[in-house]
Order: sequence, then C-alpha cells, then structure tokens
Amino acid sequence: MTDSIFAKIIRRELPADIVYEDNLALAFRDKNPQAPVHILVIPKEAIAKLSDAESKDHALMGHLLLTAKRVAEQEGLSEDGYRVVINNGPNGGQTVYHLHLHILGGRQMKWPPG
Ligand code: DGP
Repeated sequence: MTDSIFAKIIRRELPADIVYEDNLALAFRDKNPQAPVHILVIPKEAIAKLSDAESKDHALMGHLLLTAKRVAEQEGLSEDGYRVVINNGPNGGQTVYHLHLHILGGRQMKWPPG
C-alpha cells in the first residue's frame, strides 16, 4: 500500500479541483498544468504504478481509460483531440507513486515527447 499525496486528495485531506468521481476513480486538475487542460485520473485503490497492476485489476484499468475518455468529453476535448499519458517509474518520469493517467488537451501536442 502507498499513501501518496493523491491518497490524501481522495480522502479530502488535501484540496483539489475535482472534475469527476465515482466509486472506483477520481479526476482532478493537475496543479502544474502542461496544457490548457491537464487532468489526472486516478484509481481510488492505491496502486503505485502501472507495472504493479495485476490481472485482478483488469476491469479497473479499463474503467480508468474509459473515465479518461468521459472526462475528456466533459472538458470539450473530443473534437480536436487530446493525449492520455501514463508515466511509469523513474525513467518514465513518474514523480507521484499512485497510478494516474494524464489527460492533456487544448493545444497541439508534439511527438516524440521528451
Ligand atoms: P507524474 O510525473 O506522472 O508522476 O505526474 C504527477 C503529476 O501530479 C504532476 O503533473 C504534478 C501533479 N501533482 C503533484 N502534486 C499535486 C497536488 O498536490 N495536487 C495536484 N492537483 N496535482 C499534483
């Protein structure tokens, strides 16, 4: 089990601009936005990183991806497009060890990412 800042956001011990919540997931605006729209989608279950996900998490992982789609629609990003990113571990650039999907939109993305 991890207890990161995101666990504190789930428990409302830290403030966040929450844009979506259900029994499995929470979505809130990134405090250091890298695009006009930058939202994080997290599971309420404390999975530290993508590489820690297991077969039992199959449905949850699908739910997180569909939640990202739903939140992107809610934010009006569907027509122009958007990017969904998971940073995994040190080389992936992960800094908060509670699994999260970044939704980035509102500008043209570049490829490859840095
Ligand atoms: P990553 O590098 O993939 O682990 O991304 C972590 C993201 O979390 C980063 O874009 C900044 C964001 N972040 C860190 N601390 C907080 C916080 O306390 N509140 C919010 N809303 N976002 C945070």
